[in-house]
Amino acid sequence: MKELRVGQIGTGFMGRTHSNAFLQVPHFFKTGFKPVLKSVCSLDKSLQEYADTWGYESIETDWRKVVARDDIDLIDIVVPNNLHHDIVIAAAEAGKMVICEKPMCMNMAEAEAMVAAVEKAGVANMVSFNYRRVPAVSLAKQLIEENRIGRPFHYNAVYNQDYTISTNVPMGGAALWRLDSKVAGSGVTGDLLAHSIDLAEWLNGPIARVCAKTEIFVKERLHVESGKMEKVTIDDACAFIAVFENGSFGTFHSTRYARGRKNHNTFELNGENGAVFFDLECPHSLQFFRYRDPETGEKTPDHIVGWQNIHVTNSEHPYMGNYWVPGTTIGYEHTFINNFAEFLSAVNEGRDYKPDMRQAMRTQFVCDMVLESARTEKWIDLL
Ligand code: SOE
Repeated sequence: MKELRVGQIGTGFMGRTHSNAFLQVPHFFKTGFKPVLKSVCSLDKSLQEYADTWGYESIETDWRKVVARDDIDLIDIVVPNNLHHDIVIAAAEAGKMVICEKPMCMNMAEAEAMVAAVEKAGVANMVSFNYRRVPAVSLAKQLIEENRIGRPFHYNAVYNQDYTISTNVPMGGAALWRLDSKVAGSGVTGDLLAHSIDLAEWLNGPIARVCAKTEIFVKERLHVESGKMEKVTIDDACAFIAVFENGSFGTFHSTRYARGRKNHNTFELNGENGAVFFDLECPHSLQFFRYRDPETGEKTPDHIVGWQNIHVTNSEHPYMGNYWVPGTTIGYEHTFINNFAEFLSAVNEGRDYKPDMRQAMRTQFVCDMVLESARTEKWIDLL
């Protein structure tokens, strides 16, 4: 196994998910690499404690020093969105592999420069859209590829949370930068719908047209850094309708004001031969409606046709053979482990990994156009 020397930039929630994934990957997957946590960088007061917890060998407070180090092969970017662009470009120029958290960046102009940099440098790169690697979601992809859904008619996605309902939730700072558009770029569109769009295009192909509406429910919030009430400029909620290139219709909805919803990330695809439904709040289940069998062409008899709940924990299911025995479960953190395993295996075998920066730029484009449609109150063609 080759050593993969990691420099992580950022120490928040996503930093922990990535650190854990680096450490766990070789326990469950043979990727050809053994990640070694060389250095972690942040301005956080508890940086040393973070480094000790996860086993980083050293700490830095200037990300440029991490990028410049000769003993680091891969830069892992888990800082707020407004820093992704500069770090990705510097890392690529230094010849490092790059893992970057989603959303890729603030806007298309940044995305184009980032893609140009990693492609010019020829460095392996990925944007971390971990929900592709939920076993039930990967199984949905498999069922679609096996033509069990048939001609698609509808793709409906919802991604709702509820943590910003209170007017007392401040914006800005380490925990709540996602509410500050100068740092996050956008609100639910970049943070949550980027996941839904990535999954939608992965499962159902390119989106051809969008028409969107956004809303800001709380107009002013206390900004942690300025200490003043400031105008809220992120989208608190966003809904859009879409037409896919394959002719199917889509609806997308996301808010952080859906009381009771914590991480309610769902999609349903309805086709001529069947349908699939997934809800991240029941991550081990994939609902499958089998109307017609693509192998035999036979219709499921009327007295037994119905939604079936596939408990996605068999060894034959995506990723599950790498974990425990059938029927036992894995968690949120495993979506990152699975994703890193995919990336490292691809690098080791000289294959392309998706979504790389180029594919993630497409999601950035769709997000940008959704926001533009909401701003102009017009349909926008994407193809
Ligand atoms: C937002 O609350 C958030 O942490 C997103 O930024 C993540 O991408 C999502 O997976 C969970 O929710």
